[in-house]
Amino acid sequence: MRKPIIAGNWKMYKTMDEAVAFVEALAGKLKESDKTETVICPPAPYLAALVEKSKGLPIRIAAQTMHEETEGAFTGEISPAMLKSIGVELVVLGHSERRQYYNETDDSVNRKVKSAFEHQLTPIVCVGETLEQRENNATSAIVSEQVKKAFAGVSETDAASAIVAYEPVWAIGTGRTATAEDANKVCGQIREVLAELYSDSVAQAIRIQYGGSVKPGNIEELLSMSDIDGALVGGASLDPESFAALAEAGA
Ligand code: G2H
Repeated sequence: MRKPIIAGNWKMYKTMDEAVAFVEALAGKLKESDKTETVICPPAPYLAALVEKSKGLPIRIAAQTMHEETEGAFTGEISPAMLKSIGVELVVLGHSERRQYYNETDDSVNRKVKSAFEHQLTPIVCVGETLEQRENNATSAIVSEQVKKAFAGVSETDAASAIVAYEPVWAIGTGRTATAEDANKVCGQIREVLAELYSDSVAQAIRIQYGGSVKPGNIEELLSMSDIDGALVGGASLDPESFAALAEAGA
């Protein structure tokens, strides 16, 4: 059985005070449960403080991106070693906003995925098609290609601990959600690709989240699907009440 994982991707929102207040409010609402995993992905300046703040709580902290190198002359960048040194456990890689605005490609995502594993960080690998690609019936081909490239050179043992987030680009922050059936179909295809790359047992171990306008009103249906193991949530993760409802839906 795969444990559902609900991750809140705050993107570029909240001040430090708001971030701390969020964790305090969320802690009061979350029931201790070993049936689900709750992750917050705050902006980089708050990572260290929130790692400290969430100690002893059923909340894990993820970065929203990282550089692939351990260190170097890369002004403004954050390395996997830095994330590891402050207790961050996971990192979102290849989010469509990173691909769209910061020139991340399947190749750079692959380098980052390998680097994350080298630094014992769990990657949340984002894949998903654009509206144009969907309308051209290219969803399956695009998503398969993204998965194959992201995992190129990744060992079976590492891959088994990875998390994949299927986020159709047209559903991100638009209020449009893929139907649960459509999302499940693509998540199932992703699992088939992982089975081809590795084995059935590795594919069955990897958790696949759905992302794109997930909210308390649609989470239950999404989580009831056979191949959807959680959600990567943007807008609805900014309010502790709504994020707690999402986290509880998985428990
Ligand atoms: C997709 C998602 C979080 P939202 O980007 O990764 O955002 O839930 O606002 O569509």
